[in-house]
Amino acid sequence: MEGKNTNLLLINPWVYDFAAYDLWAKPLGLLYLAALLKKNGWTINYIDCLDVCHPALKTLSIKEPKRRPDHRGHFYREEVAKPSPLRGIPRRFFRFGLPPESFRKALRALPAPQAVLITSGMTYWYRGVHEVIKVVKETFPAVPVILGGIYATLCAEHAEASSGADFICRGPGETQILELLEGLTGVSPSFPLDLNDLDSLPSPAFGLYPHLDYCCCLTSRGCPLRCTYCASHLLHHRFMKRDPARVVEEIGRYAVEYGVEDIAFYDDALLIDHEFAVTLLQGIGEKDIRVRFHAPNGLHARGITEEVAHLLHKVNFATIRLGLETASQERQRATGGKVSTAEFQSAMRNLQGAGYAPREIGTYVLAGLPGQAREEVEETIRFVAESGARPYVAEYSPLPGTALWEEAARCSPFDLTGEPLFHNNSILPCRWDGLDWDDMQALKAMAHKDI
Ligand code: B12
Repeated sequence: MEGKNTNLLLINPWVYDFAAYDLWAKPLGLLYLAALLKKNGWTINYIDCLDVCHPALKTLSIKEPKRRPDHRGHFYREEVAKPSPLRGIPRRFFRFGLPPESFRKALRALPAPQAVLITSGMTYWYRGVHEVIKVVKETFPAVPVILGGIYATLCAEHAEASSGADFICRGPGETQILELLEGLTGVSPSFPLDLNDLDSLPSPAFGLYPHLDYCCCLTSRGCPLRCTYCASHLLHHRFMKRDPARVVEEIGRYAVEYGVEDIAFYDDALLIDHEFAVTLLQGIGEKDIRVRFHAPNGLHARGITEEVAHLLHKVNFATIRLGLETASQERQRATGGKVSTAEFQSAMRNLQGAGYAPREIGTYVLAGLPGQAREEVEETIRFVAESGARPYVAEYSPLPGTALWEEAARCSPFDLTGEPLFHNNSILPCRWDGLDWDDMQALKAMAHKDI
């Protein structure tokens, strides 16, 4: 690439929402692409609008967002007007992340790139994506903007019609981005890519952060399960695992290179493969990696055998969240049979036997599925608390393309198909007489009281 402009700009956009919390949330997909592009000779410039340690924030006289010792916490935020479709929701609305002027300033300080790559998270976070694209287009009008990520994949038509991006990429971005950049700039990829071997991908480019509080890690992509409410298989078509030894090596490197004390796993079904889980956890134990591990996205409860529970405790898994979702056996079956009540109880016994205090074990309870009644959620909360875990009520977010989508769209009082803002779990998209907004507040209070 000698003599060429090798600059690319990668951006993690703002989030516009009623609430957002940094539960060890980094744009891992974009960081994977950044590392791959760097290996291919590109110079990566990076702005993470959600970075609470962004240098631009230090120059402003703003109150620092509250963070916990384990490095999760609040984002910087500013209240903004609610978008008109959400006007009826009785909650305040915010833009999370860098103040717009700081973002503009950071953009202007960068060299003109060959392309701007923007990621997208939740489908209902598209407003931040669109706003960022608008500002980028004002600053670099002639530069192509490429959009990928979860919103771009699940709501591709919406993104094509309204985002302002020049290119929309659906699904895994590795091959697509190299081909697109080759088409745009004539630069052929030089680093071999083997998508059948996840370990051939360079580790995510966490080094792009001037200050890093924590790292995130994936031991696999996709999921072998087909839960009717989940979009994992639409985002990553195959379930692929890494070599556990390479994961251990990566985690060890994060602890030394970046000095992080916290590492979160992003897998869809961490622990689903018993042999893999044991090898991974034993490897971490043998290497004596001293960090706190977190599973904010949930652990596969069926995988928590006595041996796995002891290993989790030994290597310092500090945040344990199990995905039970419902105690109704009928709904467990109807939604894909991820875990049964008996398997959950066995996981609880094993975790407690390994030394976890009852309240150290969080359990997700899914609420607001189409036709799900308040009583079912109440019973699940009660069951979780009686089993000795903390219930965390997670409201259902309907996702286009999933098995439950049609039913969700039919029963929701909101236009889910026409407006992705209505996928927001905070508005309780599939509310009905049997579980309405007030019921939801009562359920949350009940779960909170049980804590
Ligand atoms: C980790 C995770 C979280 C983390 C946070 C992640 C983050 N950075 O914000 C936590 C645990 C906090 C979380 C929370 C929630 N999550 Co979540 N989460 C995930 C998960 C498991 C993995 C995402 C990920 O990082 N994948 C790994 C990377 C490598 O993949 P990727 O991001 O897709 O990137 C690839 C491509 O998309 C593409 N790409 C990405 N960017 C770009 C850019 C360009 C330019 C290009 C070309 C390509 C490209 O290339 C990348 C590499 O191949 C996904 C499920 C999934 N399998 O994706 C759900 C998922 C995104 N979450 C989901 C949900 C429902 C939630 C919650 C609402 C759950 C709840 N009810 O409470 C909350 C909402 C939080 C909030 N409001 O603040 C839904 C989506 C909902 C929606 N409407 O969009 C998903 C899809 C799971 C599902 N149910 O199907 N989540």
